[in-house]
Amino acid sequence: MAVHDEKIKELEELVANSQYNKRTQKAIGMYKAQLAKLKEKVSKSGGGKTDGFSVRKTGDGTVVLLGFPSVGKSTLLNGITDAESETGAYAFTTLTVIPGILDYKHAKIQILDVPGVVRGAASGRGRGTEVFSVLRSADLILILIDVHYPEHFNALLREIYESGIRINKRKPDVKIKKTAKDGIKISKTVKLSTLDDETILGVLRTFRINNADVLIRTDITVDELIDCIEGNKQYVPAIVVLNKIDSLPKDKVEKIAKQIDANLLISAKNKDHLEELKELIFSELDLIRIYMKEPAKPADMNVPLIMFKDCTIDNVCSKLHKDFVSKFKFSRVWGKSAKFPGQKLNLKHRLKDEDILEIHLR
Ligand SMILES: Nc1nc2c(ncn2[C@@H]2O[C@H](COP(=O)(O)OP(=O)(O)OP(=O)(O)O)[C@@H](O)[C@H]2O)c(=O)[nH]1
Ligand SMILES: [Mg+2]
Repeated sequence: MAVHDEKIKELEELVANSQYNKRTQKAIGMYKAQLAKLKEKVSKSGGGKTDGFSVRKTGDGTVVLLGFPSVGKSTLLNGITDAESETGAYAFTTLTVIPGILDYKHAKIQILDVPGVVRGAASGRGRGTEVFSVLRSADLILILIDVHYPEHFNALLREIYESGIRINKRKPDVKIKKTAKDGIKISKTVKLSTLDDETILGVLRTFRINNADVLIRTDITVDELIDCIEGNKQYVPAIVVLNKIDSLPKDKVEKIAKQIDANLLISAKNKDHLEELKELIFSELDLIRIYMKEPAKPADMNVPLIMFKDCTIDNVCSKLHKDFVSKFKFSRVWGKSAKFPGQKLNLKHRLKDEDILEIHLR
């Protein structure tokens, strides 16, 4: 293991000290590819074995509170959900995952309070490995920063990245299909501004890919190419919330908010701006409302079923009852996703906010 650690350090220094340009891109690409491979090896042989905390996902979406110790995660959880998580003036008050439910606009949103992370958490320090395994299952990550420690922000971003999570990014459109022979064929539908074919080939070969059809439809960087080859990254939306704004003068708070590009400023202790936070969570989760209707009856317009944006009728059926998909005959839809009121549609159809859905079963 120590051998790997030394090699990792060496490669990291090489990358940090090189200027990325046309001339150096291939060399840097190879360093980065080797680095990624080594790190994968280390995590597989080491801490990667734990399953993490076992938390069952319930509700209409899961939000994980992420922050250093004592930034106010438990205080916030208690302020916006039904949970009672212990809070304390000392670090590591919370040692396991505490779930709470935020009930907002008919959505039941699961909020998870996890132990505070510390630097190096992604490689297993503190409760890091467990925390990041919970994080990978999140539908939204809420990064909580204490106004007194804005420097935590960059440290957290690094930890998140190291743990294989990509926040607020779309998965790049890259397909790598391994083939039996004929070498590597690269096709592109966009111009790549920082990658030439030689670098792509070099990186692929570092991962022992010598025969493949590669189709690139996003202007990717070398890091994104490596992500695509590894294929184990999670793309999760995130919001940045600045807490304890009651404890510093307004002008200082505003300066810090700018510095970390905070989405919202709150005081969890004084319950300031928590309603705005609920609304932000709701909108960032991209939830939609589906009204269910029984045949020959009016729809129930009071209590919607909460689903993620772009959900299919199949998703709705699966959420309602385990037999609905196998017993499905057809459905009718009224609303934005239907071409005309009461359109007959099958399981693959994608629904839109406030659609009315009538399911016919066998
Ligand atoms: N002034 C101020 N203090 C706060 C605020 N929110 C939380 N605190 C205090 O910060 C301390 C830590 O709060 P916790 O909610 O326990 O923090 P945590 O992030 O859950 O900490 P760990 O579980 O140890 O990781 C407590 O003394 C809280 O009262 C706030 O908005 N303003
Ligand atoms: Mg806590």
